[in-house]
Amino acid sequence: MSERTAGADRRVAWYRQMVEIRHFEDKVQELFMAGLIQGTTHLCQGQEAVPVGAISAMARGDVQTNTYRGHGEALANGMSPETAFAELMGRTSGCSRGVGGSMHLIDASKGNIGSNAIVGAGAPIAVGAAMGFKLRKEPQVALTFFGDGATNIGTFHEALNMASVWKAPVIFIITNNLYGEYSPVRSTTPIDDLARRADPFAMPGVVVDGQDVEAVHSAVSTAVARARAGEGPSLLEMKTYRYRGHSRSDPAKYRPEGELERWKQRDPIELLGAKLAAEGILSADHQAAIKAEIQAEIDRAAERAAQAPYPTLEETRSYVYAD
Ligand SMILES: Cc1ncc(C[n+]2csc(CCOP(=O)(O)OP(=O)(O)O)c2C)c(N)n1
Ligand SMILES: [Mg+2]
Repeated sequence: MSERTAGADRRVAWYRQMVEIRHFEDKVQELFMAGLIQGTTHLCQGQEAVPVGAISAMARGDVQTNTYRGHGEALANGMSPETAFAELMGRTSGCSRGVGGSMHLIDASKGNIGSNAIVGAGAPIAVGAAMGFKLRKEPQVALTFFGDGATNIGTFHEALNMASVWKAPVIFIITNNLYGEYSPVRSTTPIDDLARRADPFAMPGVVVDGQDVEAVHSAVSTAVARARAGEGPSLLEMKTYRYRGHSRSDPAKYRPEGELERWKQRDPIELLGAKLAAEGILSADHQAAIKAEIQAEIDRAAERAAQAPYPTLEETRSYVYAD
């Protein structure tokens, strides 16, 4: 099990991982605008502390489900940027041989048992995985990531209810980025703290600073320990913000002026960076060097991914029609 307070090496690794996700997402936007990525994209710049802090609380054999905005979860779970880029570009070297695309990054061998384009679909899947562990008397737990909007979907309530009654070892993680597709959460939801939705299901509901990777890690570690000890599920609400629009080229004009800038003042990467610099662990120069190094890796990964072939028509058909 992951320790609650992390050492310097671990915090530097979190810093690197958040930078990797940020640069990956920026590159995805560039590739999408250049026509190299087809379909759609849902990016997570600004939210990086949530997947990085949470997934680092998982142990080998634990699993997680996530959403169409799941590139951060996939990378934090150990998928290489090249494999992820290849999937987004529809190439055979992608994690799903290029037929899944941006909304379907998966690597079951590492515990990422899938992202879902259907809002709220991942939560009951995680409850099922958790019940599998429990019935087989295995010590593993399941995490499930979804948005604020998903807490208004029936499956969310059904999943929490069933998980609580059966004491399933599952951790429900709301990435509350303040918006559904284009609607502010307060226009669709009558409460501010979505963690309160744990109350009717008799499980802990915890509000967490989703900009602070250490706070995320600590809250998820506590919930994981509780689940592993047989005490059942928890609901954690990560308060965070997505810097870009909902998807593709959405300019997010529906947001009030100054909101984005306010959230950027508590950027998760810069927040951890400032702490690491103040503690003498990672200087500002070192941080700049890490960013440059990771940018170069991301550029190389995208170039390599673009060289892989597309699947043949025959192969794509084989996933659609039975013999
Ligand atoms: C069942 C279902 N209803 C509607 C949609 C269309 N849709 C896609 S994303 C989205 C917004 C969900 O918002 P939230 O859960 O807050 O996640 P975020 O996009 O902010 O990460 C909607 C309504 C969908 N994909 N699935
Ligand atoms: Mg949202």
